[in-house]
Amino acid sequence: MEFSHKKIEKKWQKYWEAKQTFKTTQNHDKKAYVLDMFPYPSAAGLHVGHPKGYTATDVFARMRRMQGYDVLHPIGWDAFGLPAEQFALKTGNDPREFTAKNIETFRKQLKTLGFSYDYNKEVNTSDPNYYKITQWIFEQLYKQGLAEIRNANVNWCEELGTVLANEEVIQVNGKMVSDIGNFEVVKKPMRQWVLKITNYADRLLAGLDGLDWPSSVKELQKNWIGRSEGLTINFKIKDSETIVPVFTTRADTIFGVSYVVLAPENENLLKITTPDKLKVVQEYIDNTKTKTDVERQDNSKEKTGVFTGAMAANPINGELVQVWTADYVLNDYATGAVMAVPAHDDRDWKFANKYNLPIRFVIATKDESKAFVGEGQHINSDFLNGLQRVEAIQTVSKKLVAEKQAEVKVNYKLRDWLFSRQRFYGEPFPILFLENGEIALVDEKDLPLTLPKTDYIKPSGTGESPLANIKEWVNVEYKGQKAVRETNTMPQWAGSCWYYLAYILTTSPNELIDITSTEAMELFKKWLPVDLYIGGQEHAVLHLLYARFWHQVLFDLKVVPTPEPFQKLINQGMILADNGEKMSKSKGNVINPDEIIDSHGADTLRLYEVFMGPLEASLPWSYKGLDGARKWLDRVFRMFEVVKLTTKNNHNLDFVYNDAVKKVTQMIEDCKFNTAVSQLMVFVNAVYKETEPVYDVYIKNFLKMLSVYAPHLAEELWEKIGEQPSVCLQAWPIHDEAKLVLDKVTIAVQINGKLRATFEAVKGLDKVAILNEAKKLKNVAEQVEGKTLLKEIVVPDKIVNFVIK
Ligand code: ANZ
Repeated sequence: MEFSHKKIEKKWQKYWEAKQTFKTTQNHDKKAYVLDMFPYPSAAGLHVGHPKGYTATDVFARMRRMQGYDVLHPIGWDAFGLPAEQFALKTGNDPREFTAKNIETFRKQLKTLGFSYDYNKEVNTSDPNYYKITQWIFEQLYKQGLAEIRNANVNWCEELGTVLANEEVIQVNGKMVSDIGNFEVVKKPMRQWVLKITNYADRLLAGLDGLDWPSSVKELQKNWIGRSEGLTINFKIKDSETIVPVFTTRADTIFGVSYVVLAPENENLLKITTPDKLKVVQEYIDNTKTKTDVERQDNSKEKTGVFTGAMAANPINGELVQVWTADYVLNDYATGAVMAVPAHDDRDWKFANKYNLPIRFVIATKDESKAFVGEGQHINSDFLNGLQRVEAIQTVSKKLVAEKQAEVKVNYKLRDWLFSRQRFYGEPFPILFLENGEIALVDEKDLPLTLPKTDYIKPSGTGESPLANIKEWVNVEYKGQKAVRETNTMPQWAGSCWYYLAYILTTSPNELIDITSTEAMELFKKWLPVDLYIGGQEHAVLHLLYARFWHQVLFDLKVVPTPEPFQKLINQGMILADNGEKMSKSKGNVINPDEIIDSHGADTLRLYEVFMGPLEASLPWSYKGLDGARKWLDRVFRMFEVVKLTTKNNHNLDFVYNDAVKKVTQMIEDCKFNTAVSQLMVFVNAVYKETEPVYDVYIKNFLKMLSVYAPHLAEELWEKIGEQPSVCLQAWPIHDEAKLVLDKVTIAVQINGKLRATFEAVKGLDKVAILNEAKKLKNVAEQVEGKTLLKEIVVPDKIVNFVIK
């Protein structure tokens, strides 16, 4: 007989809701904060990829709850976002209503999956109670000097009418386009709020060491931060007061400098260009504007540049070298100028060859037909001759620094974070520009500064946000002065930077206690850091770096007690279409979880998604696999129709049961959710084989373990055997190690029927393990060596026979 998932799933969802089964507790010393990356509530609803990570965290949270931990397992909505804004601009509808509707759908869908979230803790980043604190955090950043207005060269997307962060821009055919929508992006100088994340670069690097994160994600963050130690060396321009500082990590090659290059945007460029070269240099500057940074740095592209007419003095020996401008030097890295050493740098090598500039080798190499970037002895380098790289760098640095020709400098690839978006649907900045030119913060007691109600959101037409149209909102009085509000809003990352703190502060949906209260601090001490955080790899550098930055600032302000927010992180793999392609609306291969829940049940979907493979792997969807998951649940259900229970242990299942408990527990602990399911399957097979009644404790404890994967069915069966719900709140079983000590047996090993060796093994060892052991025996290995193995026969616990030729 099969079970009706439709009937039992609704029944138990109602029960859990009514009984508040998964309400966060505060009764134990042990705690587990188990967190999902919260979703953007899109109009498309839940994707079949969502339940993969969500089931994984749910299994973990459920086990922890049953192990007697206080568990915080919340969900919420990353609810500001571009799609709602675009919908509003197109249709004239309010993005708030649109978002609220999508949230309804998402919540309903999540509930049908039986996740053990505490919905009292629900947060919504676009709720004024929520963004009140986002604005408060911004005010702290401002007060710390970590937020400032700068004229920055930004990525401007005309079609979206907004600036995008570097991370939101991708390359398509060498052109910059927006990550969302693939619209053209160009560089343009604009007044922007920036957050000085670079002040925290070293902290963000150092903090990675203590985290239990995938090494690939740590590596991505390290590269993104891109710490580089070197020297800024001053080159004085001949017949001018101008000094051009260059940044180099290879000061040891200074005797090989054959020219100096300034980025086209370098502020010194036009100052030093000689009058006869002004026209070509200006033309070159204009041409560069259409190029992307990636194109400029692409080493396969031919290098271009022009001579400025200026000469610069090499501070090590006074030698005069030409000064050029070339776009392979970027202005917003280090000083925007380099000393070029073609003999030992590929880019400079190509450039020097193209423009016939001198090439001087200063490190010995046999092959002078290309740039030599390896290690070797210094030559043609005066006092550095004979030294190796490290020593040479130290020696020349010491000298140049002592002579005040250079400074030791650390540079980062990490850029300050452009924090303004020209959008309506984001957090308003709590900022006022006063008539007297000063900037004021909205008083803390007046937060939140809410988005105005408006009938119609229109583009401003000026590149400003649609808020600029709403004059009553923009123009205000502030302490007797006229003032205008900032019309930009914050990027979507803002809300997701601290949502894991918001859950802790939330008492009922969107009601948050004061983040600076002692109560908040007590709660932070209880719950932080997040013990398990599961989400997509796409957030490796953006969200995870920004959130760490805010957390570190809040730590310095003594708002939070831990230096890092997320202790353990796992990236879940994607669920691909059955042909291995990415699921996408345009390909029409998206699978809707609602349909699967309807046809197979939520328990089946949950089980299938975590059983299909390791959590981290991206794997194709398979209906066969889905059917398989359902078949196994049916098998479990049928088991309860036939099994006879006894309160007296006959010890028949001692080993299988204790082995299952031990392995399931350890595997869930290690987030190996798929292999833990296999152990449950082994147990069920053993029960089916039993001819005598089964010890009821084992069966009950099996249901407890089942409940983390298939909570509805487990709850139903729990009731069926006469127990009181909820199985989800029972104590997690503990295995008895004594029952795992197995009897030993002696296994005979034959070769072509003749006894060659014997060995001891634990009773019940499987065939593969027996074969492995047998092959390791000296006597056997010698006989088999060089022969063809025709057949391997194993009779478990007894004998192995190898047939060889
Ligand atoms: C001389 C030299 C000789 C260099 C040599 C390399 C090899 P990272 O590790 O990325 O910091 N550089 C400095 N500023 C630059 C800019 N704004 N745009 C493009 N390139 C720039 O690398 C630092 C090296 O990149 C510096 O060291 C400089 O070239 C170049 F045999 O200086 B080197």
